[in-house]
Amino acid sequence: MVGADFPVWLRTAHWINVLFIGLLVRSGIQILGSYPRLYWTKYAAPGKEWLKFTKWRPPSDGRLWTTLEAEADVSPLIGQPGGNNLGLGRHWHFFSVAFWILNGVIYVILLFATGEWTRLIPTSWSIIPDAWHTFVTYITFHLPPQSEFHPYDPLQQLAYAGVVFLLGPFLILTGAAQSPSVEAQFPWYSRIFGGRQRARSLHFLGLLAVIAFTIVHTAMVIITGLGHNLGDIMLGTDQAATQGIAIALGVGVIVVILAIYALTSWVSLRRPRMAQHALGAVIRPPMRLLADETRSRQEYPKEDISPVFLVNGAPPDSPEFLSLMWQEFSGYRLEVKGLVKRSLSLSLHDLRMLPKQTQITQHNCIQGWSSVGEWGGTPLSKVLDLCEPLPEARYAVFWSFSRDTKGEPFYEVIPLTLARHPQTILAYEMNGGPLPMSHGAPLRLRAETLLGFKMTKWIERIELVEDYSTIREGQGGSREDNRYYELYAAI
Ligand SMILES: Nc1nc2c(c(=O)[nH]1)N[C@H]1C(S)=C(S)[C@@H](COP(=O)(O)O)O[C@H]1N2
Ligand SMILES: [Mo]
Repeated sequence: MVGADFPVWLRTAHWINVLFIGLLVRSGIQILGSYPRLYWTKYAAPGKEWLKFTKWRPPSDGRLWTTLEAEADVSPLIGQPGGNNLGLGRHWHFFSVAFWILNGVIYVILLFATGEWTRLIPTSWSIIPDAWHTFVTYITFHLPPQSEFHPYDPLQQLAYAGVVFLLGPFLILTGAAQSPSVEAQFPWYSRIFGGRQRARSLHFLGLLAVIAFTIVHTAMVIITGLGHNLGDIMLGTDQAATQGIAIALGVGVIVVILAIYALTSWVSLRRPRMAQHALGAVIRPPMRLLADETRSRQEYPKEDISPVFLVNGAPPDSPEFLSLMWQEFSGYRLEVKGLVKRSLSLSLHDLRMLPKQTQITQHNCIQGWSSVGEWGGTPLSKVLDLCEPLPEARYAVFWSFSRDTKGEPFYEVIPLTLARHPQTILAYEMNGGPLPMSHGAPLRLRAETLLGFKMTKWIERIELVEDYSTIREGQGGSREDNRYYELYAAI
């Protein structure tokens, strides 16, 4: 059985948990800001959201708009790191989740190894009427006697057990259900939650539960005796003589945690590239594993095709591209060069002569929206077979006719292993018709296990390289360079 004293590992795990939950909440709000709309529908379509946190509306004059315009700025007071910063928000979220889970696993192991679990897990059904009784006591503005708090009062015990064993796992499971790579490998898994948009809404409800728990928990700690309670969680024992020290220590730890949020946000905003690399060192290896090891295929039924497929990326407007477009791309040539045995220059007709593949898949934008569409085109592996990459070729660079947010040609890099994935295609058709201009005509990449930003639209040429670090800012694509996204875009 447990004594009244809290062991040191339990107290440490509690405060580490506070630190990372705070980082997860802050970075989660940051990520939500990138597409601040939530859906119970299967796909994300304007006007179908059940909740939104923005006044921005799509233009009503029919002008083409892109989802990048629909992002909202987040105050650094509630977002990590603040501003318009999806890339670093995600870095902070995934970095924190790694340490939060590690801390949680150690905590649960020790809980069972030491017998402390009896403090948390109810062993008799009488907990329910007992908890109800406590609830009635509180709701009528009374406090239960102090003696009821050892180890915990029933309501408190139920709430803690619920947070540790239900809410925590729920957040992990609904988070994982939003990964395009998980979805591609285990389509049944995402379906449990009703698809990515519902998983995202459920994940948000989990966030609300975390916030509500934190508020009530903190209020109860204060109401039921700040000195007693901080004595337990700071010093391990609750003695009248040391309550002052316990309160000072407790306030001190909270101030340090808040200072960590402020400082890490400030550094991230001042030195974004450094933050991208430092956090990336932790999150990149697992992301890479998830991205690389995906062989399975997605196949959605025709009825799942979204009536509205959202658009991202502004179309090209160079005279060169426009003149190709006026001639219905009859003069278009896809150039394939770099580390290849044979450089290629393929017309759309040449591409159509190669084997054609169609697939109905879900497109997952990093901002949070998703749409299902049918794509038809040439498997990239067929094009690779034609040009025969040299042994040192490791990456394919897709250059677009369009400009990125800095006004330079949009480009994205994918590893050759993914270029050979059975569902990686150069699409020239969408939903049974020719690829529309807004979705990347004449040719766009589909790499179905990755996030949307990797799929270059309006492809001008493909270059095979050994290393991408000498291309522009060297991060592996326009979005990695300018917006601090991760190259291995599996989550
Ligand atoms: N050339 C180019 N390709 C691009 C982009 C872009 O800005 N420029 N945006 C990417 C992003 S972020 C997404 S989500 C998808 C969107 O594809 P869609 O417009 O067909 O939905 O295109 C990707 N390809
Ligand atoms: Mo995107």
